[in-house]
Amino acid sequence: ALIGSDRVRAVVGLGKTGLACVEFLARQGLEFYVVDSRDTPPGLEAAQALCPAENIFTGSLEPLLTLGVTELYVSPGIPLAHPVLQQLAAQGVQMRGDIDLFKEHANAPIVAITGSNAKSTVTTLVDLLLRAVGKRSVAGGNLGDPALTLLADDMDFYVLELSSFQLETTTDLGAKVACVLNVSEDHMDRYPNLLAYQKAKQRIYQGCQGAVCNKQDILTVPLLQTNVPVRAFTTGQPDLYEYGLLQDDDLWLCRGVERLYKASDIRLQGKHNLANVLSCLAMVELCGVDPKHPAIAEVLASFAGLPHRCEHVATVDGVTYINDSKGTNVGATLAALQGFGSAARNIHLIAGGDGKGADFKDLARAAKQFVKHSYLFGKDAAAIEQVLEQQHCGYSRYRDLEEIFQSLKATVAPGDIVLFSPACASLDMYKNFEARGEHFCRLVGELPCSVV
Ligand code: UMA
Ligand code: ADP
Repeated sequence: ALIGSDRVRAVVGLGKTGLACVEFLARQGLEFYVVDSRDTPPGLEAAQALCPAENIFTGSLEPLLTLGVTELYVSPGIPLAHPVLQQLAAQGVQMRGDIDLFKEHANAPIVAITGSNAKSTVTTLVDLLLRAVGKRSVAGGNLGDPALTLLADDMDFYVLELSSFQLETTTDLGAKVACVLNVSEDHMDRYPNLLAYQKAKQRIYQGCQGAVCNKQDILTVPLLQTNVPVRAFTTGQPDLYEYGLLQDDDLWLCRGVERLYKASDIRLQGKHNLANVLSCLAMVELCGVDPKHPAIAEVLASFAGLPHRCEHVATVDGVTYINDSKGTNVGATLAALQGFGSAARNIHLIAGGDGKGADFKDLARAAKQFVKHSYLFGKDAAAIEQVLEQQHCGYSRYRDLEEIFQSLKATVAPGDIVLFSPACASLDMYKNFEARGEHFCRLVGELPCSVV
């Protein structure tokens, strides 16, 4: 049907992203093919209402090879290393994505945020801060709604959380402000090494008008050719123009030597979250907002963070239960252990799931320092066991969370912390990290409490 036109487009994948692309292209009155390797992808029915049946192919990506396509919108869940995509790329077919399409049609500046951890927290907070000072802002991307569904006529800012997968298919994003928060190992089942993963993340800086990076993480420092303003943040003492922490009688969040906010006036807890707040202040400054605007203090005093991120669930019989189900890589679990850990070594760590090819050595080192006992479950429990063994840390393996809670009854004591921070993705046993976190919270809710 599309043969003969200059640009033959195909949407590859029919999940949330693919469907958003289909809706967008259909609204533009454009013709396109749709291909998904799954037999019945989630967006199939909705796509059928918007696109002729003969243009939709499911069950394999192979049809792409014979359709004469020139331009693909590839969903983030499909690796560009897929043999069909490799073959097409070699023929000069453009590999684009939903964000590439978004940037072409965005009628307001983009604040673009990536990183191995803290993306959702920071994206949400930047959006809240911009709204608090009276800007019309909306947040989405890898978090929540696909970017293309955010497009509206009357926006001041689009705040986008971008994954490395989305960035691989995005060229010259041209963000008003771009930020790589941190880079630590994740998705090693999709990248040959950490450098390849960092390279994908660095694409966020292409064509940006301002950059924010993490002074304590060299991999985040923009490898920019042009001379755009860069603001760095650090949990150390800041230099001029940097955002950082200063300790006198209080702990202060500062810009250079200028004291902005007391850490004790910020609701988010933990040093990693102070880093997150500092990055947000740097980003709003580059959006033209005074980081000392009075409305900002109010948001910082009230924003308690998102569920499933180091979330305090309950304290039962003196034992504190923390749900960090979004701790889906080693870096996130390290932040949680450093945040809650003390010389008392009173943490019971529940971890495991799909490790995505990660190396768990750093996790074992932190466990040695802070963890009393580790409770492992899921697909890659054995890989975690192996490194804990090497560090002579105590651990046991379980079938599921229920079995872990049975065992905890006999091992926890008042003053202890039960930290559910799996360091792994949830997809081996759950629909997503939310379902996993809810399961943990439910089991905490069912704990018998000896104090009535
Ligand atoms: N799939 C196939 N065949 C296909 C297409 C997809 O088997 O032809 C599989 C993928 O391998 C994957 C699943 O289907 O297992 C979903 O892939 P998708 O590309 O259709 O995903 P979407 O529903 O479009 O959701 C994506 C993001 N998912 C991924 O990057 C895997 C969502 O992030 C994001 O919210 C959504 O777009 C809207 O922008 C989720 C995520 O896990 C939360 N992201 C990763 C992370 O945060 O670590 C990167
Ligand atoms: P992302 O969207 O990048 O996954 P989230 O804000 O959802 O980020 O947080 C994911 C995990 O990372 C949570 O376990 C959270 O506690 C942890 N985390 C938050 N901020 C940081 C940080 N600055 N460094 C390391 N881990 C962090």
